[in-house]
Amino acid sequence: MKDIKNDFPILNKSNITYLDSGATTQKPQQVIDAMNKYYEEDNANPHRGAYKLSLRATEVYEHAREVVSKFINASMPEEIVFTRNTSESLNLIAYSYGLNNIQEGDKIVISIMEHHSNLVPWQYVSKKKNAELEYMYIDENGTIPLEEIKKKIVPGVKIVGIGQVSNVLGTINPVKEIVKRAHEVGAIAVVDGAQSVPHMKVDVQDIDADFLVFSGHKMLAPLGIGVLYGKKELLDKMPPFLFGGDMIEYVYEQETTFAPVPAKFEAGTQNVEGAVGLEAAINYLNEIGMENVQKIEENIIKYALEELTKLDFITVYGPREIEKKAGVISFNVNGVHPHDVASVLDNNNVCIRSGNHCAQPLLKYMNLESTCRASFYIYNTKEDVDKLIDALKKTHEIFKRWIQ
Ligand code: C6P
Repeated sequence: MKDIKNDFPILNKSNITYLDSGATTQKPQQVIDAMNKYYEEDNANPHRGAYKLSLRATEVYEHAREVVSKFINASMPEEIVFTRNTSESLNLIAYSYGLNNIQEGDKIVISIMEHHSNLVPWQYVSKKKNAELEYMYIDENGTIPLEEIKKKIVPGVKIVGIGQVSNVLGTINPVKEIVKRAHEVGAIAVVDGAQSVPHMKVDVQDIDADFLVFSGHKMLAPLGIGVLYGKKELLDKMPPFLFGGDMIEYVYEQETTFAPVPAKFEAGTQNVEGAVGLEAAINYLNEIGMENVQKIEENIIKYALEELTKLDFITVYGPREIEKKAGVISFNVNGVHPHDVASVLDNNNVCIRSGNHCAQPLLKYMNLESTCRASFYIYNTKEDVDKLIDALKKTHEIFKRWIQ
């Protein structure tokens, strides 16, 4: 196996231990080169010009769509809409599908571990439409019991929103079962793949998700490119979310007809650079193989869990079984505020995230204000975990005299 870290200039040029890939990943040279090449050789406004350079920019952009489509096994590239990020994809679904399909008294069900991006848009839709927003709660292991899924997803529910992997607990949710249950009661299912698509093989047809969303920047691609996958028959029926250039068919003084999907949802000049970077990131991941990506991370997570649980001053949250956990580990140094922990770790060149991780209802449900979170990706090694553990021991040394 090649030395993956070697491909990441930022990790080579500095002595940082980067454990915040759940927030955003670092970028390999291959992705940086692909974007540079685009600007050096192919840049123009796509879909607009009849000249060769513009046609090339269009080809490059549409090729990236095909690569994304194959990566998640969509049935056709038209089911892939490029957005800015997961949040924009979810807002698009909430505004365009939610506001037009939810009626007074309907129910929307999400889980308590949703990121605010898959929660606040549904609060907005339910308030606007006088619908009810209900939550599937977790057990002490940080997982949603099957009975809870059956109890909450019942007739009357029209939309089910579920994160495939929690960005706080790392819990891998049984999305296939949740989608199946949603369909049994006549609901559609929106899967937030922000923390799953970068880390495991995700097949939208196998899951049978109606919508699945993710962000390029959490999977080696640049910031500012996101994906909305939607079943074609649903996207076809949905009204546009943003209006403007390139999403129209004909514009008359008082009326407009719209372009077919995906253009209908891509108003304005598209982020070709981002799409090119995302294609390069997918090629990079495919070369390693998503099964291997998952294995590499499982080994790191397993090792990190073992080492963290050896420290008697640490509390770890979420599932411990490796087959139920991906990407992230949340923990606290008992008696020390997570921001203080993160500061001491930073002084030791270890980057972790501290805070509520944009999941306040989950933390409240767990009686927590905030946690420390170490999140891992393919470039992390056991040495990175050792550096985390050393820095945590130093943190405890500093604070122990103030801890009762
Ligand atoms: N979570 C984290 O540190 P955006 O910011 O739109 O690319 O992704 C939003 C989002 C949606 N769902 C999940 C499960 C997520 O984890 C995130 C982003 C980052 O956990 C930044 S808050």
